[in-house]
Amino acid sequence: QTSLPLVVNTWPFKNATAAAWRTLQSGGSVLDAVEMGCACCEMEQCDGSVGYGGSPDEYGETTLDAMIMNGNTMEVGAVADLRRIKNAIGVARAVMERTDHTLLVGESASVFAENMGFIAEDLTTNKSLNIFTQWLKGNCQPNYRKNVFPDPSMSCGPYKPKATLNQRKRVAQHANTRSHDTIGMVALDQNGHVAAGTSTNGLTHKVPGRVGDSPIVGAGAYADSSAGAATATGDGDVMMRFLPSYLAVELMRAGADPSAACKTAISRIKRHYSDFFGAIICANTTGHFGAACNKVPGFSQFHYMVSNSESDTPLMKSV
Ligand code: SD4
Repeated sequence: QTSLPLVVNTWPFKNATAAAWRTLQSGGSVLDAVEMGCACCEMEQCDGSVGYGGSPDEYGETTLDAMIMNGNTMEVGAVADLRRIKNAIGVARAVMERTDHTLLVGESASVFAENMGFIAEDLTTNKSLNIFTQWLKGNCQPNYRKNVFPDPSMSCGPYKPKATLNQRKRVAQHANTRSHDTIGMVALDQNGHVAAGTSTNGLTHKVPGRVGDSPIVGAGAYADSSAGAATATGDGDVMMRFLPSYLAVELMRAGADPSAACKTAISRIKRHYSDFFGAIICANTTGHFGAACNKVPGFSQFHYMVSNSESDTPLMKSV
């Protein structure tokens, strides 16, 4: 558990772990490893929660959130509400390396990506269209926005807090039955250089424009080579209010071991939202890692993946 280099990522996304590990082994940087790991999930559409063709919003569109952070320089690149581009983590890295900015959003982020040479494609698939049309049939209250949207069959609402709660429960059930979700990854090399990143298509049936925790620095992920790195998954609308990844890294800086740091970050959220759905993983600069989740009905165990020099293949861990 103490050996470097190290790759840790949320959920049993084994191919992503392997892709990141291979990248490190072949001389790539920790940033390359995080990018390759997350990109692997984007192409595989891990669990339908990462990449194209998943989590259609209220209009049926898939939009992506991603970020990458360099723990040596504290540079960050992120995109939110990205449309038409499959490789969200790649665009996040382009934001970091080719602009002076940190976060680009929406249509403008997509135009930036196109200018950087990323291919524009439709992110809708038969599967996401199906999820959307089933939802329209079951939950849509088209009259509510009749005056706002000329074609009521294409709008759904109103978006009530109650609906949000139900969605949270659905996310928890979904996690229980399939144990997969947003990818968050941290990577460390032998020199103690740390990076972290995330990629997700967010929350199904979200209000268009909704951005989750994944592209928010300190919420979805955080990395500082003088302390460690962390990344979170779960109900981003709630979790981003507590910057759990930042908190975990700061606790490790103060001497907490990674498991304790993750536990405290989860407890902090729990004080206000006892039944929130979420988990966090972190690693310190010596290669110790840990994880914690909020155990609620329907989500009693969180699985994550680890690769380090102790094993040739990625190992699944549970907490
Ligand atoms: C979000 N945190 O957009 C993401 C979703 C997720 O497990 O991680 N679900 O809120």
